[in-house]
Amino acid sequence: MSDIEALNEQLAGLQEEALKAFSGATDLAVLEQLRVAYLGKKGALTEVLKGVGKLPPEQRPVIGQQVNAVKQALATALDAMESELAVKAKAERIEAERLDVTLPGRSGPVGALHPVQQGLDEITAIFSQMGFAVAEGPEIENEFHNFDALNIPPEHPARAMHDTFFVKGLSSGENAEPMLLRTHTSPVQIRAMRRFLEEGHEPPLAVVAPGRVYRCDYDVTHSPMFHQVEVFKVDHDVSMAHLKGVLKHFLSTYFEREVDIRLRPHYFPFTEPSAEVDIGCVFCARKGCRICKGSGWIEVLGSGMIHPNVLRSVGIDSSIFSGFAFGLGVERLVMLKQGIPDLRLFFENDVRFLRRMGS
Ligand code: 2NL
Repeated sequence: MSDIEALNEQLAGLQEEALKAFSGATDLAVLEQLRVAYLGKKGALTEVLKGVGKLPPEQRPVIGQQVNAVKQALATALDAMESELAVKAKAERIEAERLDVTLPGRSGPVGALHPVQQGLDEITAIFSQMGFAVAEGPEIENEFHNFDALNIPPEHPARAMHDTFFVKGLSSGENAEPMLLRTHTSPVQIRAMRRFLEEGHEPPLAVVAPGRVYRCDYDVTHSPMFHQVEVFKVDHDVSMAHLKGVLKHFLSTYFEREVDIRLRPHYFPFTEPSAEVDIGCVFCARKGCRICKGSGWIEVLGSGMIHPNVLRSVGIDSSIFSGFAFGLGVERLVMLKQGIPDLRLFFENDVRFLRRMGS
């Protein structure tokens, strides 16, 4: 056999062997190894090319063409195999990473509003639905809005240091006006009335003012910070009958049952006449129990007809207009509705209590 015949045979064998090896490759890494083994710098084809140098010069181009043809055939086969394996690899990865997008999601823990905030929102919403405008105001107040405008005299005990938190004025200095944490939400009502009149309106005006209030009072049944909702309405000929109607509707809606109410004479500086409001005990249906201390009635709020001095202090003519007003403690109402036995549960933030009140 001539050298050239031997080379040709060698090339043919190489091609056959390589193509067989390529088609047997199971993944891209193996295929790359085969590419290096046959077409690489130190590969089988390069070995064959070394033999070409021993041929007489006129035969070299012929065998050169053969080598190129084999090279081309192997490269084409490699490309085809490579894309086949790539498609296979991708299909395998998609299968391995398959997600069931119809599975329900894993939900994290869901929080809830604090029971006092829920009560505050609920109570505010009842008045809002009755047509009262919702008003808010600053928690740091001056003595005018918190006391003077409400007919609370300078010597009134509520003004004393041991009942009210005074704070150093933000603009401190010798003549800085004394400032305090509001002791009720009444100053919000005063501000709402004054703003309404300044804007050139005339009554009727009806407002609900929810918010935090502060008193220097800390024991089992008192917290230095608690929540109040105050309500008033001013118009021509507003009477105690309107007050009673609004109270009955509110309390029946809040307690989700038809409640009995009664008004007992009382005293507040900012209302005249004043009355405390009781509901028929929701725990014993007025038979008398531990909660109502045997009386069948539970005190829920304070109320009255707005004192003429209060109307005067905001510039409302008390010979033309009258109004009712009342104020309630949110914690107390939430405790009664939810059967919560101890005020301190609201402020300890024990998650077992908060979770139970969550929804
Ligand atoms: C209570 C008593 C009350 C008011 C609040 C009020 C507001 C204005 C004028 C007159 Cl602007 N009165 N508010 C009236 C009566 C009672 O609260 O024991 N609250 C927990």
